[in-house]
Amino acid sequence: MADSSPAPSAARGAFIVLEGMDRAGKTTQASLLRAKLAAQSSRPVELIKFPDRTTAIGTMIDAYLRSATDLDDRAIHLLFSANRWECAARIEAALAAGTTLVCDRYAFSGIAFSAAKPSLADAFEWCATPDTGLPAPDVTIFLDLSPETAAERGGYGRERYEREEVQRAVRAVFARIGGQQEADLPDAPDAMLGRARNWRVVDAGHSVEEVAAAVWANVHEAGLADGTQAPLGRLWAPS
Ligand code: NYM
Ligand code: MG
Repeated sequence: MADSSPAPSAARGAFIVLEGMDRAGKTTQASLLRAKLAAQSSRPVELIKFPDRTTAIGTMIDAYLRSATDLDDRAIHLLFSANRWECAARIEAALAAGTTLVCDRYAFSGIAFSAAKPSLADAFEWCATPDTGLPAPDVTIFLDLSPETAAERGGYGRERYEREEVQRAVRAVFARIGGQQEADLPDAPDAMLGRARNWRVVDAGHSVEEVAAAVWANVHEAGLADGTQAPLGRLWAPS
């Protein structure tokens, strides 16, 4: 071949999700991760976040989170899922075009914040079902933070859910999703649990630099530093 440029890679972009508690530093870590990925390869990297408050559905979600409106627990749950679905085609197209996506919250936040509500405590599978078929993350990095450390960080904001007792309940659902305690979610199909979904836990109670290093180590170990050859999975199909 006369052309000495590297062979075009068949790899698609990687779909990397950051999940976690409010105040865990997801937004900071997402932008640091984007910068690190961009420095490591010439592959384009984009940040996305859920909820995406810029759409019509996102406007309704935003009003609910600001407590400007009230909605039935199941109705708001479905809006959060619909907000992912309205972006699904764009996510798939970006990945296929080679762009790596760093995503600040995804379907696991949807399950955790809803199943933490008393009205949906026994409805884990119902909570997971609307996201069935969405593009599956290649890795989900859970930034774990205790409510005590969150309080040391200046406490929560004013949005709905930003209260210590709610955060404790949400953290407990995240722990059940990500943990290995099978007995904790006897009704949940295995494919919905973290152990089937390349779920990695990072202790977010350290310095920004330390957490960033741990996040990067996980992305690197997962083989996602420069896209991936693996076919894109679907929630909640076994991967
Ligand atoms: N949240 C987020 C949900 O309750 N369900 C979802 O599906 C998603 C994606 O929205 N407290 C909650 C978690 C947060 C709140 O998110 C706003 P952020 O990242 O603070 O904008
Ligand atoms: Mg928030």
